[in-house]
Amino acid sequence: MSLSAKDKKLVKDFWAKISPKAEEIGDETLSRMIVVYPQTKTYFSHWKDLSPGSPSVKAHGKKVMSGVSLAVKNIDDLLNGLLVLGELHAFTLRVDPANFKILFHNFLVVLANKFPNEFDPELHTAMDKFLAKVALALSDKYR
Ligand code: HNI
Repeated sequence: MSLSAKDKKLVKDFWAKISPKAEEIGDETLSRMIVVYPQTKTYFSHWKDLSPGSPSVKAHGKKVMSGVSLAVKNIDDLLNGLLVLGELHAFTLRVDPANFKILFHNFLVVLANKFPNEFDPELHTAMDKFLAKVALALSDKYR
């Protein structure tokens, strides 16, 4: 599975278009994830309020979206581009990589809901491939 030049262009153009709404998208993605997959809440037990749309959820959604933005910028070399973030999640935060897929699934659902006209099967495929590669790059440091 590799990202073609066309996939990369689809991802970059779509992100350029939607990134002004990154905070909203991040909030909805994180909010949905903790409701539908409540096991993910174990990583955030230090937050004051874990309910959907809470300030902590919003702030974290913003951080995760900044990570997505970094990934789009490094789409040609995700392994190096996401090295520091991968080390943080592997060694410091110890997030089980299975959760990356869960987060991205929720991200795709939010995108499909918010941008139904743009999110056709071709863009869906390109985003899915891109996010699978991001998850792989983030998991690279685990062993
Ligand atoms: Ni993640 C912190 C990006 C998935 C749990 N995470 C961050 C930060 C970024 C980030 C950026 C802030 C780093 C810093 O402060 O230097 N996280 C991403 C990206 C993904 C992701 C791009 C995409 C897959 N993180 C996940 C998942 C979980 C997760 C799936 C757990 C379910 N991340 C965390 C935790 C922190 C974190 C926990 C620390 C936040 C805090 O408030 O303690």
